[in-house]
Amino acid sequence: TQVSADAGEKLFGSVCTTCHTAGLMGAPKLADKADWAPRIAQGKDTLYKHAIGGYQGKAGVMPAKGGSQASDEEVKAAVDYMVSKAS
Ligand code: HEB
Repeated sequence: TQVSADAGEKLFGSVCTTCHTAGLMGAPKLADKADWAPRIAQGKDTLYKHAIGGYQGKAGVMPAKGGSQASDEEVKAAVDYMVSKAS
């Protein structure tokens, strides 16, 4: 199922912003191209997988879905939103 681009911005604003606006604990900052370029270079499938399932990276821990109960599609839309801001 598809969700709207708005759903991505909305989830970002309610959940992801906690870490990704200020760049807390090593989180790549929204709209910071230098932070995002090497991550975007991994490909979107990796970004989706990491955002949905969580992972331990070199900078810190990305919690699965940011600790939220969002659907996979909503999390993907939020990743798309973050990537669009850094492109
Ligand atoms: Fe995060 C990372 C998304 C929330 C913390 N993230 C990340 C990434 C992405 C994301 C896409 C990249 C990946 C790669 O590179 O592979 N997030 C996201 C989203 C959200 C979030 C969409 C909402 C849902 N985070 C979050 C939170 C936090 C975080 C809430 C805190 C708590 N992250 C993070 C970190 C990182 C990330 C720390 C980095 C890690 C490493 O080391 O790399």
